[in-house]
Amino acid sequence: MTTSTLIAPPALVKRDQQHDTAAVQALDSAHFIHPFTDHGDLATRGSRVIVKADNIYVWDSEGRKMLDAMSGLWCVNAGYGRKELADAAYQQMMTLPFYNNFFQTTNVPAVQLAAKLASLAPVVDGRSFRHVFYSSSGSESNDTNVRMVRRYWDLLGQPERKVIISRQNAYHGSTMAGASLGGMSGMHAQGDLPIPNITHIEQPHFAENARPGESRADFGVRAARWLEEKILAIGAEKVAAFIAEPVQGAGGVIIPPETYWPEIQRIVDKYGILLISDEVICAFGRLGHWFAYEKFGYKPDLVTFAKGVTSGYIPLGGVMVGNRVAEVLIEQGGEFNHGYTYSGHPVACAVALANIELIEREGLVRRVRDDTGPYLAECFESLNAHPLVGEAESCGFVGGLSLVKHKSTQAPFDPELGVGMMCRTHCFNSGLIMRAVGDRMIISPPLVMTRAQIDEMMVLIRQCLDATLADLRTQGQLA
Ligand code: PXG
Repeated sequence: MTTSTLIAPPALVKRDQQHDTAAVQALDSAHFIHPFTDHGDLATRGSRVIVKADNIYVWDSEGRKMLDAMSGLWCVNAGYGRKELADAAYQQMMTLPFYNNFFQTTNVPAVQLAAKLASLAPVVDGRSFRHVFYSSSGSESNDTNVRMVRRYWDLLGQPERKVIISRQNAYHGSTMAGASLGGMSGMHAQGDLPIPNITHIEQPHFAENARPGESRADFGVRAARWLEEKILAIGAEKVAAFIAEPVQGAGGVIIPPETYWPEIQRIVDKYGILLISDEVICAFGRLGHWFAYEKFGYKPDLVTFAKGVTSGYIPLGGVMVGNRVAEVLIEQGGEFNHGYTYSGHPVACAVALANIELIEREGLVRRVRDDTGPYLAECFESLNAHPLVGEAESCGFVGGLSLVKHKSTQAPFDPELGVGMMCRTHCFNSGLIMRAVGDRMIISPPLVMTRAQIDEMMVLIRQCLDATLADLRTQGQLA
């Protein structure tokens, strides 16, 4: 028989709320395997310990305040410190912290949220969303999509329609299906991915994939036709669905030309394949609409959501199921052998309802669409004059800028130099959280960010670009 000793965790927060950073870092390194992290690196440098947050700012354990231009990880749409969300969680936990939704049971917040989401999803050409399937994350939701799409075609007597087409450099999560749908080669290289019947086409990345002299509009149509070529190469009768993010987020904020989505719609309609819009980042006001397909005017059959639905305060994800799929699943389907313990978790749904109410009350979606989004676009546009910036663009409240060696030719830096990481380090040191995807710097700020706070962020961005430029000149990388 083994005996266990109760070991009290060491006190990491002292009475005066001061943190023992070194102690946290040591324990962190000893016990916590972080997502997407090189632990050798983490042990050497020590992790940054984030201890509190308010509005658009976070503080680390050394008391340093940082403007969080990434909304945590693309999710804190309503900003930090929203008492309404904490109250909703508390109330729901005291009333009904959990009950499952299997076996003919349901709970009130899950029902209310499903109806609310159905009312927020715009109807395009008579196609509406009246149903929701819940999960706890974007990855799980995309696993649900794979199951649901295959079930749909089985029920229609076309079980050979199994292939799901996605895009290179897409991000759809980190589960087996999520990572397979994603187009990240580094992820595929670990774990024998993708799983069968998932294939990829090239992304609509104008700066990387356009031909010399090609217009954005022409490139958008050509990029969409890669889908048609792929469908024809596989055989349309074997293709189940196409999945894509409205704007690629983790891939580096890749904004497609305006001609891209209408051509994609024409192609999926022509071959009768399902369209999945992965809006884990882009929904809930991020692009100035509740759902981003409205912005680009396409008509998805399934919409993946997560992150912003609760502003990240508590995990929740799901799939909006359009009528085309819902009718077959519900009317012909019998039992769908799929679900998660936390599908429709009452606390997560209660927080989502409070979050949506808050976003509505403060008019944040409209504000991003008509006021702060266009203002951010103007500010980002002005960065194009900076000697280090190849291309700066934004869409709603996501933005990206490429750091290039030669402005005129858009020639990139040697990736070994890690220019993006150099810039990111300057950002952290200056109190700005901005992501680097290779040499592309990206932002996705909380939707509560005001014009004055956009100005504050732009001052910091310019300061960091200048500091990176100075470093590169000192190193002799630039004249
Ligand atoms: N789809 C999209 C479009 C996403 O952005 C997921 C699915 C997966 O969601 P979960 O909740 O399972 O993580 C995401 C998540 C990054 C980064 O590096 C982005 C995400 C997750 C982790 C890192 O920008 N997006």
